[in-house]
Amino acid sequence: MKIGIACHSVYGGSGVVASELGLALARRGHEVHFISNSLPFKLESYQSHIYFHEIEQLSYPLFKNDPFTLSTAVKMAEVAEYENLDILHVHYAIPFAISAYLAKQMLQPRRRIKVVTTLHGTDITIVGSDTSYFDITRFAIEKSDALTAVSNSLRDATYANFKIEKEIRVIYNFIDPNRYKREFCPDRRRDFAREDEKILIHISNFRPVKRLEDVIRIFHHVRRQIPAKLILVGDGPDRWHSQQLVKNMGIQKDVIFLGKQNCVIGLLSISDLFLLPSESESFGLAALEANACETPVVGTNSGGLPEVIRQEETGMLRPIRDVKNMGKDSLRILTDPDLHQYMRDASRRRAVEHFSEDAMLQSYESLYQKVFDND
Ligand code: GMT
Repeated sequence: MKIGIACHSVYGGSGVVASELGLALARRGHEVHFISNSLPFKLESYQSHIYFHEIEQLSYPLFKNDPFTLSTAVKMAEVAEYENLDILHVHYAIPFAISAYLAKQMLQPRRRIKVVTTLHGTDITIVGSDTSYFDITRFAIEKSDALTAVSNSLRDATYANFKIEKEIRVIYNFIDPNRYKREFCPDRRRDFAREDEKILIHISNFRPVKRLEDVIRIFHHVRRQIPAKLILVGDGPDRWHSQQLVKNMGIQKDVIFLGKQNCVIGLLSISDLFLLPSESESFGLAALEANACETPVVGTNSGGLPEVIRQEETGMLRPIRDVKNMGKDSLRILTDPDLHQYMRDASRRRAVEHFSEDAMLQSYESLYQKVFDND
């Protein structure tokens, strides 16, 4: 098939899923056209059957900002027509599902294009739930030809919030188990920690929903009992405030702010524990990536995380803000070598058995076919 994929290219789970999906579809022989405002970072090297179309900004003195929804619609229509796309798969409802709807209307009646929208989380739980965006998000959802959500929790939240009747198919986030696996890299480990120190890690876009302050407080609890280091990967609005907290706690030498990193497998491979105490997490792709690299997770039982993490097997989950118990859980895992090894093995096994790329790819392909045939 000829598939257009629209996604946000910035550092974030929806862009990662969209890019990995497109790359995998191309490996299976589909022609994939990415539509985004800049090249998603996973696509930096050439791969056959992959094409990239940059959304051009439209500036004009009368416009205060670039009308991104419209520039995206124009690009989608242009690509769909020129490349004869069968499917336009948009990742994140706002603005892409709206742009896709506009593109579809612009092309009719000479070209019929089917729109599949994948809901990723904050497009529903934060942006879509904001009163000013509520109606347009519901409109975007209703006008899509097919909808997917990345967890049962997100599907249920969408039904509950928007009172829609449309079927939402759950297709989980996934990993390629041949790439996401623990690497043996003692030299890299020595860059961060001494032999006797444990390494805790957190990866995100440092937005308030990730509760970075809780990550630091959980680590502080651990650090008071055992030698340990915390690696923070990512960047975002909460970085400065978190750096101040680390300074005030006097743990600067134990907390490493690494900034954004493109490839996290090497960092997950040297880590003993992943922390994800989010306020809401529709799935938690970072937690799955950690598990695939044999790193158990301590986090919150919010949103879709309980569908990913199995309690006492691949991690331990607690209510949001329960920093004290998340600290205790972390210590329990890190100070009991048998439990830690058991959880490492279970984490890898569950990631491979339940969240492998092949199964999710087949689900997307069969959905595309169903939507395409349904005229
Ligand atoms: O994690 C983020 O805040 C980024 C965000 C995004 O849309 O780029 O991630 C969401 O989508 C990911 C991929 O489907 C999910 O794994 C994340 O759980 C979800 N984030 C939240 O719900 C906060």
